[in-house]
Amino acid sequence: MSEQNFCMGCGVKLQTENPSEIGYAPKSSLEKEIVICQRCFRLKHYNEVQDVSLTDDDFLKILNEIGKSDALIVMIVDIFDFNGSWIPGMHRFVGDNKILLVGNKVDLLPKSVNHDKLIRWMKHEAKELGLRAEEVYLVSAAKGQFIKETAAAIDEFRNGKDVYVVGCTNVGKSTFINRIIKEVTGEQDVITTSHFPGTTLDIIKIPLDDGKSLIDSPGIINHHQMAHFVDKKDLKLITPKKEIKPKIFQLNEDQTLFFGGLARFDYVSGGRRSFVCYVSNDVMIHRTKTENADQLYQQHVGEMLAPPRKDQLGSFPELVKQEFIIKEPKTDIVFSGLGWITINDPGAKVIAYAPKGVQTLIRKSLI
Ligand SMILES: Nc1nc2c(ncn2[C@@H]2O[C@H](COP(=O)(O)OP(=O)(O)OP(=O)(O)O)[C@@H](O)[C@H]2O)c(=O)[nH]1
Ligand SMILES: [Mg+2]
Repeated sequence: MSEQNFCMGCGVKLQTENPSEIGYAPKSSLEKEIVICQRCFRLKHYNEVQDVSLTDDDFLKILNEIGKSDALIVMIVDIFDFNGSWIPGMHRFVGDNKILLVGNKVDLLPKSVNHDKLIRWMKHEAKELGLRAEEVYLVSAAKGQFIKETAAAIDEFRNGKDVYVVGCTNVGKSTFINRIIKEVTGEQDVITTSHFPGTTLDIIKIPLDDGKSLIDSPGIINHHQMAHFVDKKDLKLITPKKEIKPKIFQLNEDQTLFFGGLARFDYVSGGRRSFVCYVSNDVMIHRTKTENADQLYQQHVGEMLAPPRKDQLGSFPELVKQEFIIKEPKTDIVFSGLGWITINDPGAKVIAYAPKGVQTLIRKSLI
């Protein structure tokens, strides 16, 4: 029997007895040098996921372990969903450990975005949210951008200690670690990654030269993110895969935009003006008069206004509204996990609708 007790792909404890339970690996696979469980095998080769959810207790256990350790913490956020992928109260779990903040998926933002400005924006937001980070970095783990620099910074800041990579689910923690492994050893895709939330199931320790470890962790689930409300098949559609092309709409008062059937934006007052929408290129934006919007939604949600899918409508939450008055120049209205709308000039009144449970918020413009 192999020495390896844990799946290299997701960290789960391996077992060879019960194929329908997590951690199953057939006896024959234990001969291999690197053993992965059946769930990771299917994710890797067929992009199919076997549903496993960690309980809040599992997360607490892991967070407590991090709190008790003497380590460097690398907290990753998804820059496309900065607020939705933020872990509130992270500072309470890290103890006296230092934190680096990494904004991943920078490849999704328009190339014209000024990185220094964006880093300043992240520092400002992090501070507002109560996190004191030693430094802030922007990377693209998927494309390998700025990985070398960030890995060098991690090595410096860790000061001979372990490194925990933490963050909410799907921000790209495992992809980030895979990139670092590739830089160092040339090995590809060691840890399992996927576009489904909840891929990594337990701590995964990657040994470093000095006997310490680079440690992947399961992502915390932020229930207010759109990803938890769409059908698995639609996750790909709402998650941008390449550079977002901003879509500009000139709206008159009393006009409405629908983002599929997932979100709605009413322009109430403030004179004719432009709105810049940053959502996945595959999300259909539909414009209508506000007076027709309710009826249009009722008649066409699940078809013209999709996602959600028709067969999902029974369980899909109603859209709830929140009103915003734009008081500052360059403001974003954010639909957590779906994208945002930038409004350049103050003086507008708008209403944002999202499925009950999904967060909408106003912020200083990211771009
Ligand atoms: N566009 C883009 N996508 C990325 C990047 N990094 C990761 N992804 C994608 O984000 C999704 C999640 O990546 P993972 O590495 O599995 O995320 P994770 O944080 O480990 O997720 P959990 O294990 O569920 O907590 C995958 O579809 C990745 O391809 C990036 O830099 N850019
Ligand atoms: Mg992971």
